[in-house]
Amino acid sequence: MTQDLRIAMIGAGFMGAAHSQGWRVAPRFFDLPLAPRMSVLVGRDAERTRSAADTWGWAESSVDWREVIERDDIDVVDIVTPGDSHAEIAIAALEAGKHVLCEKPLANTVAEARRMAEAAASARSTGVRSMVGFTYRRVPAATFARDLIATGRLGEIRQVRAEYLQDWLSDAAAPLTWRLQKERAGSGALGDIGAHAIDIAEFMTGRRLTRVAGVVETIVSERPVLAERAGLSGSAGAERAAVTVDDVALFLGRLDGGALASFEASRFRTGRKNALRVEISGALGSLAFDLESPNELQFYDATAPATEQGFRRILVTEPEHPYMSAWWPAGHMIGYEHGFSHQAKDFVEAVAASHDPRPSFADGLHVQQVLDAVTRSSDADGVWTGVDADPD
Ligand code: SOE
Repeated sequence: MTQDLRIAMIGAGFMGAAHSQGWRVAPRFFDLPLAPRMSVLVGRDAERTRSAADTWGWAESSVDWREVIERDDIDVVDIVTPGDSHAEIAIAALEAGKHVLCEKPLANTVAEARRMAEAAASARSTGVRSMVGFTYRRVPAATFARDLIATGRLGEIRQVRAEYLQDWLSDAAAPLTWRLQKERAGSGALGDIGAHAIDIAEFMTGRRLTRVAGVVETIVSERPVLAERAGLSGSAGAERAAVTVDDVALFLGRLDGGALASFEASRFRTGRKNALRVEISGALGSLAFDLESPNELQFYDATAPATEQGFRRILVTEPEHPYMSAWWPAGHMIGYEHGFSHQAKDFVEAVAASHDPRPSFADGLHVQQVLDAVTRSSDADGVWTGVDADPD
């Protein structure tokens, strides 16, 4: 009989729903070496958390994460709270001997991320695993892009363009939620969605950013405070308060190996809903991925005869593609939520096999260092700024 892996999830918002879906569905489609058990959901409000636990499939609910992470019948702590509590919960969970999955960005500051990476490194020596939830790496088309690049199909990588564009804040009357408060979220578009663009560009190319030059800007500096939450946003109250994070971040980057990269993160790009787009150009060809068309990749083969060249669409829906054999018959597409099942599957497999899953907390610390370097560059009027590097 497969041994159980008992999970406590801390946080009961939008990401809580997405991770719940991942834990619930993964064992029904993938043959996992351990059986994930959705044991306890932890939230702030007892009634709302109990109701969410029932809806999403958790056996119990609680409002006391400290008590839950000390329990002997919990093996994994999954953190889906706003960034201001990641470090405290993750470090306590690692010290309690629990495997930890933590949502991105890893923390709100480099100092917090470094403490988390250090805690993960010492817990590793006792067999405790940790991972950051950069879920989009696990969209099959994104994973397949990485595989194509790793096998040399693009040749030497020369240029990368990565952007994550949304528009849910373009209305100046949209209310101020925690994602617009520096003390809760750490930063704005830069950390919330720019972090995904950084991670996916580095994941696909296998290269890391070493220097950046950029600008971050707040377009709407004051908003009505939130009255009632709905999705990412909600209804506005009468009171107004200052937005303390960036709305837009634009930056250039230099990857190790020499390639140049450009990045954009914005929640003001009217008409762009969830456009995480990456285009990578190499000596032998190019690849383009767009999360708004998640089942496809655009591929340009520069070695084809001149008369046959042009971008072509690869439908990443075949059983030979990463993760796809577990889902539907060949040719059938999947969506946003499947990345969370792939994340759950990879995490469970890593725990069972006693190997370290990626992205690690060290990877999360590196992304935090990039975010920090972009902010420092912007403060210095866009000057090129080195990304501090911690030893892995
Ligand atoms: C909101 O901008 C958000 O939900 C991010 O917080 C997520 O990380 C991203 O996956 C989608 O957009």
